[in-house]
Amino acid sequence: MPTEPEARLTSKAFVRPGDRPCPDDRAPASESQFVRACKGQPTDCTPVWLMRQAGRFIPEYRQLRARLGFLELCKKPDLAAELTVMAVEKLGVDAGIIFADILLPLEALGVGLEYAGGEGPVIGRPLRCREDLSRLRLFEPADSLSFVLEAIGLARSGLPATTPLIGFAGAPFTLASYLVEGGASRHFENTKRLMYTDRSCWHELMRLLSQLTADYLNAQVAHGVQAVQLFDSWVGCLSQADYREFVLPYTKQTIAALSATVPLIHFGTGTAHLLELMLEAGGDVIGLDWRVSLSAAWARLGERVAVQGNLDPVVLLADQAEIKRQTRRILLEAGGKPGHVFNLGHGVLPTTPVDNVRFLVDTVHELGGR
Ligand code: 1CP
Repeated sequence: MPTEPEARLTSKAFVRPGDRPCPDDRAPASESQFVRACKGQPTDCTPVWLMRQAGRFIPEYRQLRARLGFLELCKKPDLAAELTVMAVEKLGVDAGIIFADILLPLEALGVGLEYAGGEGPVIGRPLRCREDLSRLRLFEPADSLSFVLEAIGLARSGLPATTPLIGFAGAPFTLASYLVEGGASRHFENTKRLMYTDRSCWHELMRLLSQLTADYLNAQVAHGVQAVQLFDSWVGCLSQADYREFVLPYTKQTIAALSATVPLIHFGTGTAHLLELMLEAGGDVIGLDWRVSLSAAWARLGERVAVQGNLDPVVLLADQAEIKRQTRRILLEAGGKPGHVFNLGHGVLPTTPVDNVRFLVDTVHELGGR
């Protein structure tokens, strides 16, 4: 039977002469400019990477997706690794992020996960009550998510020894929100209803997710990542009081259970009111969205913690003069202090021109040199 030609990317084709991350970054990945900045140590240049840099705005990714489902792609470690490496080479960023998704652990819990034609993720059997909780299939990340760990190993060997690789997971609240809502949500009404009306079920669910997330991140560290990011993308929907009662203990447990050998970036959006509480939960770096002033947020957090951010992703749809103006403003807000990782305030939008991303990275390297 004729076999289809294997889906492949030719990442090497994207390397342009002279492309280099943070100028003169020749240290091993574990001591790279990016890792140093995460630890609040001085760097020669401001390191930059972008959330969702390996995904939807890259034409080669979309070509692959025309042939393979998203989950299928995640489960082919050679392709996931190649997408990771390609993004680094194509964009000139200072770190790679493993191609995966925060919702993969939910599939392993046995609740049914699908990515329905461009409409985002759908959970087949959302968790709404205690009986649903008892039906979750507990698992070992090293078994059920071995394809992500294998992709990490392959990406690690595909990247230059000087380029750090970032692993990631969804934070317990954001994972719970998809699990309970069954997909994306605007008001998180099912999640909050469960939280307010069946506290013991909520706390048990969060304990379970917190343990799972810590195990998963530790497995990623063991397989070779130099930093991890915890995405609490939707936690900004909570009040301070609810964050403290229903989320903080669990995010704190997750972070405390992590191997202390690599830095952790703790990210959320719409979290201007939660920054101090997120810091209390933990993290070497706090990820800021674009709604806050980087200098004001950093002053509130204190200079012992590093910050990441925070260009509005929509600026990348503007012209290069505007991209440069806003990049300069953010670098000025950071004031050249040790401990700033440049990034967007949230993921790259699918309609972003690749040339503008490349221009942003070059601009950060040009203006962010010490
Ligand atoms: O894009 C990359 O750089 C690859 C790695 C990556 C990451 C870091 C993907 C691939 N997803 C994520 C994280 C992720 N996934 C987050 C946290 C970041 C954020 O806040 O955006 C979240 C909330 C998800 C959940 C998710 N997965 C969504 C958002 C849905 C919503 O609630 O609005 C979507 C659309 C996905 C699918 C997905 N994940 C990744 C890709 C490339 C895609 C698109 C799949 C496709 O091609 O259709």
